[in-house]
Amino acid sequence: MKLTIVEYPDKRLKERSKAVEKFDSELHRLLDAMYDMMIKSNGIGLAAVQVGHAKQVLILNIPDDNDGQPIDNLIEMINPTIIQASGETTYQEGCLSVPSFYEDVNRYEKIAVTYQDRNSIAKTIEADGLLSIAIQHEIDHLKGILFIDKLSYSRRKKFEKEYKRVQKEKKISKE
Ligand code: Y12
Ligand code: CO
Repeated sequence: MKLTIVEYPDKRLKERSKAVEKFDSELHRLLDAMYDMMIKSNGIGLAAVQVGHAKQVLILNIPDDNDGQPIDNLIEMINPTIIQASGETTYQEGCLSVPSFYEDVNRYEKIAVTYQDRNSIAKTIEADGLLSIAIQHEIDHLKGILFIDKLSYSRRKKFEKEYKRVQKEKKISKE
């Protein structure tokens, strides 16, 4: 399955993802292709809507203490829901759909999430630290929300100006 990353301001990123009902080989092929794309792009998290599939599917592979990303640490979440959230934290987030930009975003510090794995088995995970932030970032994608939607009015204005400038430069350098 060939995938490409959908980049802001593509309207597909605003779509609300649909719940997965079939846990079949097509879903498994999507998950495998998303993993390849995430690793190839140096990402640590990816939602299916970022590769043009508006399904409630996300993957996460948080680097370990040696900055490695062993596949054993891969988490695949289908139809996730945050069931508990507490505390506050701020982290400078980045997103493969908003290349080259990093912004401080406020999130819950600790969360508990229910989801299904690729075989439809129900799971619950409690997360804090980077994993908690990454899960919240990816679940936002499933609702059509990007991290830049969480910025203050003035920071968003600044971002839009800078993003347009960088996109224009990229276009010129490709010509
Ligand atoms: C904390 C905050 C946000 C997340 C969501 C997952 N985000 C990513 O995986 C971001 C990846 C990313 C990779 C980039 O590419 C390279 O570093 C080569 C990148 O830079 C460019 O696009 C130039 C930006 C973002 C998880 C945890
Ligand atoms: Co993202």
